[in-house]
Amino acid sequence: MLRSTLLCCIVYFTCASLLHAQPTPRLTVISPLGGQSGTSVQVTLTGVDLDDITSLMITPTGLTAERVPNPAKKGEFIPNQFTIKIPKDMQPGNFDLRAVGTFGITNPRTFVVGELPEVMEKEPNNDVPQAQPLAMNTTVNGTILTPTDVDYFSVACKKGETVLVQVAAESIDSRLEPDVRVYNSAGRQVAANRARSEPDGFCQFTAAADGVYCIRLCAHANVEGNAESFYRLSVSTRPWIELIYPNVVEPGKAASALLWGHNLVAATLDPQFKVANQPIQKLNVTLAPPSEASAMQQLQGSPWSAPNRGGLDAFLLKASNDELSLTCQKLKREIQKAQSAKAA
Ligand SMILES: [Ca+2]
Repeated sequence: MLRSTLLCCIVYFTCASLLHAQPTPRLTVISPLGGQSGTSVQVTLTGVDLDDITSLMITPTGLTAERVPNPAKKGEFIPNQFTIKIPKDMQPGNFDLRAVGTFGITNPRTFVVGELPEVMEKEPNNDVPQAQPLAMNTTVNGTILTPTDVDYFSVACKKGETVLVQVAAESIDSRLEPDVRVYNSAGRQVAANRARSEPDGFCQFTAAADGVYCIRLCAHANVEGNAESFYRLSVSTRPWIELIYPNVVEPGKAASALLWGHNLVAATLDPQFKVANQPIQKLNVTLAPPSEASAMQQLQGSPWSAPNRGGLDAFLLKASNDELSLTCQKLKREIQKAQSAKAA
């Protein structure tokens, strides 16, 4: 009996030791972090124990990935590089990407499908004279590489334009806590995100004059910066909703709601409210929520939601400037189309 117990112990500890020695593949960075709908993006994967990665698993479905052939060696592929194809009609949102190789499947990392043209950050961009020029309505994929790294970008704005600067960080698995500020051509700060409680960075401003504005991004308090402090900074004149009231509707029952935000073309300025000392627009819309539980629980593209909101039912509305200028008729058509598709 004693001998068999000892044998079991030896077998157990030997197996445990072998299991412990098995490499565990880990995916840390995808570069670039996303792509625009209707484009193909060549991504490079970085991580640990990424031996012979042969395929990618991307969820939800809709994106396809292929290995990149090595032009110098016929029949071989460039390690850890893939071309991801994004269909033109793909809804913007965050996808989970995992790599599959010799040692199994990695952890997921976020790959974003966006609406705007994309570029990569170019160093050196550490001061105003080195600011990287961006076209209005662009997303830049970058990294705060050291705690003291600062990334400057410049963008030409027209007088009266309300410009949004969005920095995706925590929502895409980044370690970066972004500190983003905007300066006008005279060097005066016109917007900053530090007072905002959201985990990603966001600020907006209305250009007081034609000119080149400078965007400054760094890690909050310069406490952290490394390859995993990546970000996606979008500068745009897109519609933006700050608040919707009421924020709850009954399934299957049309309801009126008030939106407050920016670049809501048919909206009027609300004299009662300001956000960060900036005027804000108000727009009255009619919503037609779906009645099927499945339509409320599944958001294609899995837009990010904070954990404390994860249990709430929701449905997706998508609009552009033109659509909102038609008093959100397009919003209603989108919902009705979804309802018809569910009923079919
Ligand atoms: Ca920099």
